[in-house]
Amino acid sequence: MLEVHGLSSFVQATDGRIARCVTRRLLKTLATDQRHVVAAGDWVRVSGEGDDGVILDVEPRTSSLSRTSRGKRHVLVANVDQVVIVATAAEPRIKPALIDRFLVAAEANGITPIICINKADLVDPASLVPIAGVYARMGYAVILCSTVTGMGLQRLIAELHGRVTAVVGQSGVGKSSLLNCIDPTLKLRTASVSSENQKGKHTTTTARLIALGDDATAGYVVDTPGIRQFQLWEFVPAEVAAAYRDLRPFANHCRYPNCTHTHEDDCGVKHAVADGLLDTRRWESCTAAGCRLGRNSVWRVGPPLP
Ligand SMILES: Nc1nc2c(ncn2[C@@H]2O[C@H](COP(=O)(O)OP(=O)(O)OP(=O)(O)O)[C@@H](O)[C@H]2O)c(=O)[nH]1
Ligand SMILES: [Mg+2]
Ligand SMILES: [Zn+2]
Repeated sequence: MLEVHGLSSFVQATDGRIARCVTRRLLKTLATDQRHVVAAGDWVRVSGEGDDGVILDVEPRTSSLSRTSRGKRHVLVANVDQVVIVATAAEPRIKPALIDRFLVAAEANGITPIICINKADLVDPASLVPIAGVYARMGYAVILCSTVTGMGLQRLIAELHGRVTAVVGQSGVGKSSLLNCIDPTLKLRTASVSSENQKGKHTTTTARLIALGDDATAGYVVDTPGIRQFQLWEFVPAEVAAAYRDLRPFANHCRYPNCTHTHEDDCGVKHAVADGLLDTRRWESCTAAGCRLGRNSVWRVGPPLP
């Protein structure tokens, strides 16, 4: 499955042919205004030839990235091995809380995260070392890059090779620009960030699976639309704990097993922050704006980010 456009989708056969297909009516009954039954990256079974094809069913997904929109689950991409989380040094201002949420989503789905801090040309790269360090110390690949100077692009190309990768992040961070640099034949649409409010213009409107070369072993990327807000689908506590790998060892020392690391005494996490062993912002992201024990013992990760 390459791309979903309303009621029809572009699919690619294993021999490379691309066809426009409609979705079988029974499957469509599962869809809603905010949700399509098929997503970019899905493997589907199709009947018919050429542009008269009908999607009969969707193979079980090995992974997916979903978000919540008006209480409904919305699958952004399916069957990816890794996700490049793109943030920016500037224009728009970096939102670490958004990186944290994408990390939770990736970890919970067994997808390897890679963090790209793009537009490094707009600032002194030394100013990015603290934020990059927080994630690098947690064991994540962090790439400082720029489509203007070419910084970091060779490393990014190496990370993408042979894998299926979703490229995600706020609008205007340069997701499509990065892919255009990696493969100039793509000619994906890009647009400048508004000078008034520093926000992207939501240029990419649908997630699209793109082959990185003629040879299927070269890998695939999914360019995704910048998100306005990112409220994660529900996760079980263990998954959130796994995503906060820097907090987890300290949480083992909390007096109360259900410690929320906010008002409790003898909290291992708060001790660690006080001792400078844990990034204060990461602690905040996991408590105030971050994870909270929700209804039915399911963790919801924070309110929508503005
Ligand atoms: N200075 C600078 N500008 C960049 C860089 N990368 C991208 N841009 C600019 O940022 C703007 C937004 O880039 P896009 O590629 O459209 O961003 P996007 O993330 O695909 O945005 P959506 O499709 O709206 O989600 C464009 O004007 C790009 O030229 C960079 O490394 N440095
Ligand atoms: Mg784009
Ligand atoms: Zn605690």
